[in-house]
Amino acid sequence: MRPLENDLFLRACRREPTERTPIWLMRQAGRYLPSYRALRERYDFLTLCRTPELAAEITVQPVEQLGVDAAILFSDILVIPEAMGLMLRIEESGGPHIENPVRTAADVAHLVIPDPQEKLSYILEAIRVTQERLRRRVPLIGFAGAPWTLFAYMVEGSGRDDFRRARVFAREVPSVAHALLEKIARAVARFLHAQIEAGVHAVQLFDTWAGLLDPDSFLEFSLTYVRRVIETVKAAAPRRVPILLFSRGTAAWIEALAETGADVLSVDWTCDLARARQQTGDRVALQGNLDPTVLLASPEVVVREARKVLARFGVGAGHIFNLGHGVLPETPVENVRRLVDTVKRESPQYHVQRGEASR
Ligand code: 1CP
Repeated sequence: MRPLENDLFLRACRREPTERTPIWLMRQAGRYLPSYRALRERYDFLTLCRTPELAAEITVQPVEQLGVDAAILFSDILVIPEAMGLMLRIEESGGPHIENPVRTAADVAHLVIPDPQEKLSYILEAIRVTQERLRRRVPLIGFAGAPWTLFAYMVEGSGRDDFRRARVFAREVPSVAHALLEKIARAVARFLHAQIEAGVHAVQLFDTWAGLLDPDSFLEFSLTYVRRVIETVKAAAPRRVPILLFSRGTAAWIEALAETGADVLSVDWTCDLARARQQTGDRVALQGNLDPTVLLASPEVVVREARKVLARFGVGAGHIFNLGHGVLPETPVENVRRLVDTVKRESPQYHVQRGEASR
């Protein structure tokens, strides 16, 4: 097969030298883009996810309009709970809602571990259509929610800032919680495996709500299952692709996260990149970590803060520029463009250029 035209992202994941720092943004395919909003006027969110041609079109939009170095498949982490047997609605206000959340051991027993070829085939088809549209310009990233984050939505029944019901559930009935996490972990591993088979170049696990947990609970309910998913995917994968882990609000645990088997740790803006680099040594690449609210400020602030992130990681391979969380819906597209251009223009100074090493 013809090589990728731009493989900066994949090389950075492997901590290989690159001419500049690659950049893509979490939630780059979404509501801040007028071209996405135009499609959303005609179709509801789940229809967009379930129609491979539409999902592919949205996935490619930021590549063509912003020039990012990787595409992330347009979908949602909640497709797994749905395929396991829960009834999902995305409300017009943008929040997810589950009609029949998990509340008892019997509810857990009723959940299935879906065969992705059957229940999630629309996503595997979206991957194939997207690859055709990308025409090997940039790599395609697949993803899934991490077990703890999916657990939080499945028990809570909605997106809620502190997920208090899910946290009480984990403490009150730990054996039921573990049975549920176990099932979710198996479903997630199978799904990532299927995405790799369908042709994604890398996969990212989103543990958005890991930071809600106290230290013991974090190890017990989040990290254990992240490690298990990564081990299972690595052991069975048809190809070795980079595995990225976004564990939000857990900078204190960076050394433990580096031992999960993830190739890349995606860190939020509370994490000091220079320190994280020292703490993780050469075990993982780092992705991040601009505060998404910077993109709501003036273009001058965007440039200044982007420079700070580049300088904070410093000279060397193994940095992928990203935000510390997703692009906010009210973000001006112009600022995102300014960010991408700034990273492309200013990051070469942090890399050894071809021919320079021998001089
Ligand atoms: O009305 C709409 O258009 C729906 C809004 C929307 C969008 C655009 C939702 C509902 N999901 C998405 C896309 C999405 N979600 C992507 C697409 C690819 C890309 O990154 O560009 C991805 C990777 C996700 C992942 C996701 N969904 C996460 C993990 C990442 C993160 O941002 O923390 C989480 C927590 C969700 C749950 C979810 N789905 C939708 C919303 C609004 C939310 C989060 C907010 C909540 O809990 O209320």
